[in-house]
Amino acid sequence: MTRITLVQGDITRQSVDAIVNAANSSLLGGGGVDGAIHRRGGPAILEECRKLRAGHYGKGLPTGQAVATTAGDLDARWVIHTVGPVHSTGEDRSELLASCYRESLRRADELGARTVAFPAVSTGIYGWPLDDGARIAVATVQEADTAVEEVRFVLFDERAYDAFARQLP
Ligand code: AR6
Repeated sequence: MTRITLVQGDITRQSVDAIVNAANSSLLGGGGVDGAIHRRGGPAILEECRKLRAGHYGKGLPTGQAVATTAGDLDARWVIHTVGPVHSTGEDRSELLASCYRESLRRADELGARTVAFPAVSTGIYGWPLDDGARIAVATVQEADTAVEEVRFVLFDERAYDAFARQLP
């Protein structure tokens, strides 16, 4: 059974096996969580991302998929980069958002990570409504077949924390 825990704070301050990054397909950095991870994690992360782009991920990482790199100077062994969908009112992209959580946990299992910290993927710059993002995140982790022992959702502010808390018993 995977334990789900909630923390309000900065995901780059967590001590876990793997920290999940809400990246974009370029894997070359951005704002929000992505910017914070690269800033605090240092250049080693970007260096590995560049290698991924030069190799298997020449066209970038597709939405809903996940890939791991070193965590550089972060207090973690790996960063798992996943690309959330941009929210759309015209199209239901929920399955892609669920896929981010599933694929990140699959990568975590491949690595042998036992503790994984997730941000609320897509709920910032990508515009996903927080309550729905929290619902999809929690339900997907609850249904996942994974050896990860703790999934820690790290929520930046009280509003996000409350949205996730409402999804848990
Ligand atoms: N720790 C925890 N949560 C955070 C932090 C932090 N340090 N910083 C922001 N959040 P976002 P997205 C929250 O925008 O919506 C980047 O430019 C934030 O309040 O980081 O998936 C990428 O390169 C929100 O609830 O990710 C992509 O281009 C959640 O984390 C794009 O943004 C996600 O917000 C991805 O957008």
